[in-house]
Amino acid sequence: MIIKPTTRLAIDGDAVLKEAVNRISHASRSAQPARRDFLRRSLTLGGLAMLTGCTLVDEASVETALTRISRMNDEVQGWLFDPNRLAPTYPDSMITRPFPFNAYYGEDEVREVAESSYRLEVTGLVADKRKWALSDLRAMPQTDQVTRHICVEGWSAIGKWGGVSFARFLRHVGADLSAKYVGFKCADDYFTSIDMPTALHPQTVLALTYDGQPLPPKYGFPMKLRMPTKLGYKNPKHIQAIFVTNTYPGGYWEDQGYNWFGGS
Ligand SMILES: Nc1nc2c(c(=O)[nH]1)N[C@H]1C(S)=C(S)[C@@H](COP(=O)(O)O)O[C@H]1N2
Ligand SMILES: [Mo]
Repeated sequence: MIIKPTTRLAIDGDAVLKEAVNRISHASRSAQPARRDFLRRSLTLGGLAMLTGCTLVDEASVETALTRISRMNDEVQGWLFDPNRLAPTYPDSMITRPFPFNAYYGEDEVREVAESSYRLEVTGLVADKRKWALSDLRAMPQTDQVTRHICVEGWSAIGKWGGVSFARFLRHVGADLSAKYVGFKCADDYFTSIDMPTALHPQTVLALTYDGQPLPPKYGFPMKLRMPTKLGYKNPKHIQAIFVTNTYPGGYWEDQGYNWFGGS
């Protein structure tokens, strides 16, 4: 299929294709260079239009097409996700010290959450919507793990997080485990959401501790969701509310173009 350049085609075709290739090839980070080359050689504007059902005539239609590509990529990553495959774990001796801090603001602006007034909200498709004090969560069985955190900004580090198995927590509150998404609102303005299979993965932990100590403010006090199967930005710190839903909730970085599935 050939798209004839016309005066109506007010888009930079090369840039559009490059962006589409970026969004698709993220599906498999390890196979990225080869897959990227393949896509770069084979994807055409016509192919992109056919794949997305969009006529690529202006910036708005290009944006719609690229969003559709990202969502297809999420679907593919969802299919490829093996709920039983474990991320690597490491000995304590390999913990990165000091563990890096990262947020959309600097370390001097870290949110301080007061434990005495803190209550975790649990809403949406759950049977039990009661609020949780930190002591309620500490009373649940605790587990810990040493895993690698990978940030898209180009660093990775090994850390030790402990807390409540998230699958256990979701079952405890009677969450609809057939729902599509679990969303998180944080005490800063951060928010994100994950797929249910990842929420139920055995290494997904509602983390209350870092390296055996209560989670320090900079690492997300009072709690963060730790998932070694997902990139750093999918791991919300300072969680204030958790909700189960079938409506796509997006996320702070995801809404700005980061891939939603965000597998690592
Ligand atoms: N509430 C909140 N959670 C967040 C972020 C944030 O800015 N706010 N940044 C994310 C990103 S991009 C990364 S890499 C990790 C960093 O976690 P760390 O400070 O424990 O290294 O937190 C993630 N979770
Ligand atoms: Mo990150």
